Amino acid sequence: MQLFTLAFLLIAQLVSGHFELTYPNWRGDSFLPPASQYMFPCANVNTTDASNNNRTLWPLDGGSLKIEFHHSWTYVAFNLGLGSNTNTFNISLNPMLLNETGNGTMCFPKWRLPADLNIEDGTDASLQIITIGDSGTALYNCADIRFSADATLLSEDQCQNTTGLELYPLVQQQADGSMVGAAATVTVTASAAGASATGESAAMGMSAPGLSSLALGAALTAALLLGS
Ligand SMILES: *[C@@H]1O[C@H](CO)[C@@H](O)[C@H](O)[C@H]1NC(C)=O
Ligand SMILES: *[C@@H]1O[C@H](CO)[C@@H](O)[C@H](O)[C@H]1NC(C)=O
Ligand SMILES: *[C@@H]1O[C@H](CO)[C@@H](O)[C@H](O)[C@H]1NC(C)=O
Ligand SMILES: *[C@@H]1O[C@H](CO)[C@@H](O)[C@H](O)[C@H]1NC(C)=O
Ligand SMILES: *[C@@H]1O[C@H](CO)[C@@H](O)[C@H](O)[C@H]1NC(C)=O
Ligand SMILES: *[C@@H]1O[C@H](CO)[C@@H](O)[C@H](O)[C@H]1NC(C)=O
Ligand SMILES: [Cu+2]
Repeated sequence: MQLFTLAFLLIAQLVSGHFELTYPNWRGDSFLPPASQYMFPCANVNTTDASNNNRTLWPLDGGSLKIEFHHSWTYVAFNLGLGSNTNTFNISLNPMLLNETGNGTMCFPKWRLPADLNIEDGTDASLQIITIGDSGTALYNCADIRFSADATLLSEDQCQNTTGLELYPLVQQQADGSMVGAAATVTVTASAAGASATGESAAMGMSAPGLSSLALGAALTAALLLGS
């Protein structure tokens, strides 16, 4: 019986794909029921005493981020919520929605926070990573962190990308199908502009159940505003 359950869970895990947040360590395994990555805001993996006492230390201006992507491509957004047990992820860490292509590990040695955040040493927070598939279905994972002046980044050998993975910010698409602004000219770093996209990202997080077109619309509006 136990073996059967284990086999079932393994199969469910392989079939469902989705994504894993491997650094900072995710709050809990979101592949195991009653967790479900479809559930806003953190895959039905809630903060517990154990997770609260096991926060990954992150540098005050941003830290390493390592994600296992399992789909051929997906849109990605990174959000931050301040506090020890928050459901409000209203700080956007990417200036616009990103398009990740490829199946494997993507590791950012240092994902910089918006410059004006001024995080204090010892602040508790949670990171929320959202991926959105082509049909608009959203998946969630969260990690509990504590900002620390003593925190370190992942070493180079712990933080490598699988060959062939790519990440581009979405660019504004014209009605005739042409693009405004080449993707190559947009750098993927959080900046002061990232902070000004916060309102849109908050709207995106809150519209969870029907995220699809509404969220994409909001994100594209953000991209449009930032691009002009
Ligand atoms: C997590 O918290 C939500 C909101 O309080 C609750 O509805 C849900 O049942 C909790 N999930 C688990 C697995 O405890
Ligand atoms: C605490 O975090 C580490 C990695 O950061 C993880 O391997 C371990 O399973 C976690 N422990 C608990 C009780 O969650
Ligand atoms: C992703 O890679 C894994 C391991 O190599 C493979 O089992 C899986 O089928 C791949 N998924 C896609 C969508 O390519
Ligand atoms: C985010 O939400 C918290 C809690 O509701 C609030 O105190 C804070 O001002 C909000 N921050 C932003 C940038 O909207
Ligand atoms: C995102 O990337 C995928 C795979 O490369 C591509 O098919 C899709 O058109 C891209 N989306 C946008 C909006 O560029
Ligand atoms: C992995 O790829 C992302 C997106 O291109 C890039 O920002 C990051 O620096 C890469 N990581 C490493 C270790 O080169
Ligand atoms: Cu999936």
